[in-house]
Amino acid sequence: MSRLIVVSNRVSPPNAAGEETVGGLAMALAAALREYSGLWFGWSGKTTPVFTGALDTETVDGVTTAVVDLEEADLDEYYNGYANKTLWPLFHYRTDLAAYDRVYGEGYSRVNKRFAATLAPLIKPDDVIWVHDYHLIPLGRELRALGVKNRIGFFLHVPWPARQVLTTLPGHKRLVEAMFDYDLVGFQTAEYLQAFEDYVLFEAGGSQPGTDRLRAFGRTIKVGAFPIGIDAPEFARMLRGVTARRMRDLMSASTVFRNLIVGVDRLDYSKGLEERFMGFERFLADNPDMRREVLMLQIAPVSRESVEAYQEIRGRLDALSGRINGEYADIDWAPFRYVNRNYRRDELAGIYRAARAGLVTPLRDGMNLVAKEFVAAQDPADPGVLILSRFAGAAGQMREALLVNPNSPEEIADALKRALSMDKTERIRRWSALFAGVQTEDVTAWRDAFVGALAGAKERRAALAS
Ligand code: ADQ
Repeated sequence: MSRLIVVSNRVSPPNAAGEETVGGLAMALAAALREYSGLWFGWSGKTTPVFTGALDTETVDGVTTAVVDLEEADLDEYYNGYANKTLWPLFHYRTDLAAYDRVYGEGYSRVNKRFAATLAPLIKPDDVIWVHDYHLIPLGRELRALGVKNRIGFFLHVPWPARQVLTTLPGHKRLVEAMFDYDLVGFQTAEYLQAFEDYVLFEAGGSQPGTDRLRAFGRTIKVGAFPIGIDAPEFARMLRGVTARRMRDLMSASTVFRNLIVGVDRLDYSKGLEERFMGFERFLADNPDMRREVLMLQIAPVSRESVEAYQEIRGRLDALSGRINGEYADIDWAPFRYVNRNYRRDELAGIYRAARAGLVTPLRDGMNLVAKEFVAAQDPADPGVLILSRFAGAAGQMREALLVNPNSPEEIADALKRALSMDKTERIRRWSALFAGVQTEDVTAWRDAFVGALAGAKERRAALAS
C-alpha cells in the first residue's frame, strides 16, 4: 500500500487524538490517518521572525507529523488575511464581509509556495498526497511546478459557492485553474460539486467528458462528492467512558424537571448564532406555558479573535444572551446559559446525551460534525431531537432531522416547540434512521471513498493525453 501524505493548514499533535479538544477537521484527519502509517504535514501554529523551512517531526503510533513555522506576515496575510478574511466569508456567502486585498493574495501564494518547497523533499515516488481545505487550494499547482508527479487529491471542507458568488472574487479564475493540477477534487455534497461544475462549464468554458470528469484549462480531472463523517466507534467508546457519564449526570442534575436544548459551535458568523438566539427568544415569547420547562445551553468558544468580524459578532451575542435572560429569568431560574469555552470531546458527548433537543442551525456549513455527534450521543430508548439547518451539508444525509431555515427565528421557534412536544415513538423512529446513517457514513468510509477514488483516478499523464 502506498504511503498517504495528508496536508492541512493545522496539524494536531499525535497525542491530541482521543479526548482532547481539537477542531472537526483535525479530528477527522487524525482518525483517517491512523490506519495508514502516513505523514501529516502543515503549519505548527507558531511564528518565527524569518521563514526557515525547518521541520519539527514526531512519530506516534506509526503516524509522523511534520510541521513548519510561518512568519508573522504570513499569519496576517495568508491565514488571517486571504484564508479567513477573503475565502472563508466568500465561501459561506458573506460577500459583505469578504475583504479583497492584493497583499493577502500575495501572502496566500507565498505560503503555498513555501509549503510546497518544504514538503517536496519528503515525498517518495509511490506516495499518495491528499491536500485539505481552502487554505491550500494552490498547493497542488506549486508541487507540480517543483516536478512532483505523484497522485494528488484535494478535498474542500467548506461549501463551494454558487458561480455568481464566486465570481465576485478578484482572480477567481486563477484559483479554479489551480484546482486542475490535482488528479481528484472532492466536495462535501453533490450540491457543492454541482456549483463547481457550473463554474467550470459556464465561466471557464470547460466540458464534462464523463460523469465524474471535468476538463478545462487544457487538463482533465476527476471530481466527486465525499460527505465527511465522525469517528463513530471512537465516539461510542468515549460515551461509555466515565467522563461522559459524569457530565451527563451533572447536566441532568442541573436541569432537573427541565428539557435541555443544546448548541455547540465555534463562535463564527457562519454558524447562525444570532438567529438561533432570537429563535429561542421567540420560542419563550410564543410559549409561556412551556417557558419554565426549558433551559438552553449554548457552548461557543471564541475563534479567530484577531479578525474584526469575529469581535463584532461576539459583542452582539453577549448583548442578545443578556437580553434573553434579562427579559425571562426569575429569581430561581434563568432560561439561557451561554458559555465561551472549550470542552473535552468526551465532556461534550455527555452534554449532548443529556439534551432533549440539539440546535444545529448554521447559515452555511460544509458538513457540520456537531449534528452527527449529537445523534451518535443519544440514548436509543429515549433520544433527543435534532433540529438542523437546511444549509448545512449534513442536511443532505440527515433528512429525518427537523430541517429549518436558519435565517428565520420563527421557524427555529416552531421547530423547538415541535421537538419538545414530540412523542417518544416518533423520536425513536427519526433517531434510528439518523443513527444508522451516522454509523455507516463515518470518517473511515469517507477516507476510504476518497483515497479509493484517488487511487482510481487516471494517471496524470494519461489524463493529459486524453
Ligand atoms: P468546523 O467549522 O470546525 O469544521 P464542525 O464540522 O461542526 O465545524 O466541527 C466542529 C468540531 O469541533 C466538532 O467535532 C465539535 O465537537 C468540536 N467543537 C465545537 N465546539 C467545541 C467546544 N466548545 N469544545 C470542544 N470541541 C468543540 C469545518 C467545516 C465543517 C466540516 C468540518 C469537517 O466548517 O462544515 O463539517 O470542517 O469537514
